Amino acid sequence: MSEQKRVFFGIALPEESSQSVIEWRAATFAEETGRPIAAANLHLTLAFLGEISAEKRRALIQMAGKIKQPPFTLKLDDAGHWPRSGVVWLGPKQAPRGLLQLAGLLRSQAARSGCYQSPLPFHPHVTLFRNAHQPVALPPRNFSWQFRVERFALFESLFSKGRTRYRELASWELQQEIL
Ligand code: 2AM
Repeated sequence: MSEQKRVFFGIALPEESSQSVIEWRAATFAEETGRPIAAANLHLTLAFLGEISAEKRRALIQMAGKIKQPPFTLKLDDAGHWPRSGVVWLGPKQAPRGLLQLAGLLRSQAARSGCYQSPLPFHPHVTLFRNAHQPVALPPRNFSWQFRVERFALFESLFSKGRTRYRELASWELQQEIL
């Protein structure tokens, strides 16, 4: 049987934004909030695929390559806490149409390929802390990071020596259509 890995489509935060987010996080949240995610791992998941076969992965890579849509601006200006999953997150107050369109396409391609997709609405977020199961004091919404999203990627999640690392398997540029 071929090897299976946990994979997902996502958007990595630009390095400058990641650095600024982790500095703000350190100054804003108590140390006991939870396990902070490393700057290099900050990302927004577009479609989670889980463990899929190499064959399914190839098919999804081919389908993702057919997506044609222009870049969009993403503004992270909201934060929240999901105590059950233990996640403290950053996200957009209002998700841009381009983001919803891209995630919608990837999620429907994944569902059509037989990957389980939650029927719950897509809630775009960047996880800041995990294991945050106690009440968390959320900061006033006076922060904002804004950047252009010009590419998305397929990542695999690797766990070794107690650390999670994401490796990019393939990536695609979002392109303005030339008329
Ligand atoms: P999270 O940050 O909210 O935990 C890699 O694990 C990425 O896939 C993370 O962004 C994680 O979201 C997301 N993820 C993990 N399991 C998932 C699931 N069952 N459904 C949707 N997203 C999931």
